[in-house]
Amino acid sequence: MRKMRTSLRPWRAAATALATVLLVGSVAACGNSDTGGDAGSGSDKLVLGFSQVGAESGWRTANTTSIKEAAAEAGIELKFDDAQQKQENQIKAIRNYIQQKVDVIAFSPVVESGWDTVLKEAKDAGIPVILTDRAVDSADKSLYKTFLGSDFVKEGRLSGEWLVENKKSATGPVNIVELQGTTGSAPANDRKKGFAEAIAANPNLKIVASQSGDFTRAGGKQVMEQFLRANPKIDVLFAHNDDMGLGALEAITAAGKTPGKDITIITIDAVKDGMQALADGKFNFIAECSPLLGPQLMDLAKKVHAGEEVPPRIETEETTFTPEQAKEALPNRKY
Ligand code: GYE
Repeated sequence: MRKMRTSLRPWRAAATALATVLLVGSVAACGNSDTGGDAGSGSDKLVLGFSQVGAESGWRTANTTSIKEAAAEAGIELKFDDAQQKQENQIKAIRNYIQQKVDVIAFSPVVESGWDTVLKEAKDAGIPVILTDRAVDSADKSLYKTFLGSDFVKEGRLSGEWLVENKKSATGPVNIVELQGTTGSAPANDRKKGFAEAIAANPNLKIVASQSGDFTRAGGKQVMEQFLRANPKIDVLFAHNDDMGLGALEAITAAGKTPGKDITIITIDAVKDGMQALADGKFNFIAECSPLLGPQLMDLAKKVHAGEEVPPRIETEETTFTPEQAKEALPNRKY
């Protein structure tokens, strides 16, 4: 800090002193995020600790962007951690947020099970938790305030229903291979369930192989190569997300087959690259899953911080796409 000269005229000394007080005051306000009060000075900025699954897919990247942009827009201080698809990293990040006494914790749980202990720690510390995108299977619903995200069972069901309709004139057996998402994750469990239920009444529609590709392109490609080697007749691919479907395209083409024609391809998400493949006729159907959860999440964070009641479950609105609909929607697609 600048030294004050004794020769300053009284008014200048007073002005310098005032400026110093204002400066020190505002620095203190910025540096301390959980003091509360002091509206308008910046000291009451809500601090949100967010633990993201990883960066495994186009969906995830769009979700991360949405959350970061919405936090900035809402004037929320976001602490962000990428868990690289590992539950232990998410637990570590949540414990850090508890230690730092953030105002609200939000996370997208990579798998459904194993959260009770850390959620209890947050509850005991008086920090409200919001689940976003994926659910947990905790029996004690008081461990979190709300769950914001899609209905994954419905996405699987819509995919299966479209297939039943599309193959209704098929005479022989229709062999389906399934690329599952991350093992133990809510979207993998639920999409599998919804799809199986939708095709159950049609014994000619048969899932001949089903394995995890971990929601990644590389995983989708590798597992599809195995499927193609082991199954001489594959009629349908159901991939739990676009990225695995996109990876599988390479394996299918390399095997000398035409995607979208020799093999009917159904995926979930509707990110840009997936929609492009659909518009190009390489995919045949996509059930949408919106990653744009940021604005709703920030709204909920403010509400739970203020002690307001929020609904225990908030579902994202979604649709489905055929190739024609994809062509129409693509120019205005945000992700
Ligand atoms: O479908 C997939 C991502 O949890 C809904 O995770 C999300 C899923 C999404 O990796 O692409």
